[in-house]
Amino acid sequence: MSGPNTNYDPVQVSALDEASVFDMRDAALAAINAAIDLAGLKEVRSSHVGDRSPLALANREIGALPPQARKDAGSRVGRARAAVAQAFEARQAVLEDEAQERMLLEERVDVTLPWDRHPMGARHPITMLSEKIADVFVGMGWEIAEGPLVEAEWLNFDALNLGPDHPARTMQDTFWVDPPEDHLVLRTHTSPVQARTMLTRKPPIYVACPGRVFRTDEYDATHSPVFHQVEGLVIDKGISMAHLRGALDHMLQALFGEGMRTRFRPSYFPFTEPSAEMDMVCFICHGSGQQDEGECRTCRGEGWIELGGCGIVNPRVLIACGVDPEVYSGFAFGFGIDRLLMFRHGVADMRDIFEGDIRFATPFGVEL
Ligand code: FA5
Repeated sequence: MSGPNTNYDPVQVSALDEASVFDMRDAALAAINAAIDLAGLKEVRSSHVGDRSPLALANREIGALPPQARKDAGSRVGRARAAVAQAFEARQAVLEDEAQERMLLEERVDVTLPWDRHPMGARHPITMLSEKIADVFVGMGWEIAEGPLVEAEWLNFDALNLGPDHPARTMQDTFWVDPPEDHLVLRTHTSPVQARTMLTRKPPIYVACPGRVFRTDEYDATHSPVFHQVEGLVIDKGISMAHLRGALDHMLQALFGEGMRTRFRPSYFPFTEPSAEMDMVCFICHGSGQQDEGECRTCRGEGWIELGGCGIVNPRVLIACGVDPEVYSGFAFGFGIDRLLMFRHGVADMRDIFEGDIRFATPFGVEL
C-alpha cells in the first residue's frame, strides 16, 4: 500500500507560474532600460517596481498557496523582484550621472568673465539730433531760445494771428489744460517761442528753439501725440525769403552733407505771409527718385522730403509782439525733428523713437 503523496500540491495560482513571473520581470526590465530620464524612470517605478506593480501584486498571492508551491513561487517571485530592483537602481545611477553632467554643462559659469562692467546707457537720438541742429545755428551766431511746455493760449494762438475760429484751435488738435478759465494749453508747436522772444528782446533777433510739442494726434507710424519741433526766427532789417532759404540750405548741408537743397511750395500759415512748405532734396537719391534701378524707398520716388513750414513773419504778428513792421521784417520756420530723425537714420516707425527701448537708442552711439 502506498503512503500519502506529500509532494502533491493541487492548488495553483496562474499569476505565479514560471512563465507569468518571467513575463512580468522582463516587462519591468524593458521599461527600466527604455527610461531616458529620471522623470521617465519615476513612472516606471510606480508601474513596475512599487507596491502596485504586477510582481508586488503576485507576491501577495503567495500566501494562498500550499506549502510546497508557496516555497517555489516565493523564490521565483523574490528572484524576479530582486532582478528588477537591481536593474532599477543601476539605471537610476546612470540617469542621475547624466542629469548631473547635463546640469554642469548648461549652468556653467565662466568665472573668468569680467563682473564689474555695467551696461552703458545711451543718450536718446532725439536729444542728440536736437543738439546737433542747435549747434548748427549757434555756429551761425544764433541763440537758442526756450519756452514752457504748458503755454498761454494767447501766445500759442492769438499772438500768432491764429484767430479763435482757426481749425488748429479746436479740441481735435489741442490738449487744453484745466481749468478752462486759465486759458492754458500744452503747446501745439514751438511757434509761441517766436512771440515770447519778440516780446522780451529787441531786434535784431536770431534764435532757434528745439523742443517738445503736443497734439491730440493718433499714435501711429508717422504721428505721435508728443513730438519735437525746431523753430527758427530771424527779425532784422531787410530780411527776405532769400535769407530764409540760405539759412535752411546751410542747416541741411550741415546735417546731411554737401549738395542738400530746399524747395518751397506755396502754403498757408496764419503767422507767416507768404508761407511755404519746405522740402529738402532726398539725401539718398539726390532728387532723381531712383534707387538701385527702382523707386527710391526714402522719398518714395518723389526726389523730395517734406520737412515743415516757413515764411516771412506776418506783420500782424510783429505788431502783436511789439515789433515795428515798417522797420523790421523777418522769417520763421518750424519742422519736425522726429520725422527728420526717421529720414536721416532710416527709422521706419515713429513709435520706435518713443518706446524708450535701449536697444533702439544704443546703435546711435554716444555723442557728447
Ligand atoms: C507748424 O507746426 C508750424 N508752427 C510750423 C511753422 C513755423 C510754419 C514757423 C511757419 C513758420 P505743422 O503743423 O505743419 O506746422 O507742423 C510742422 C511739422 O511738425 C510737420 O511738417 C511734421 O514734420 C511735424 N509734425 C506735425 N504733427 C506731427 C505729429 N503728430 N507727429 C510727429 N511729427 C509731427
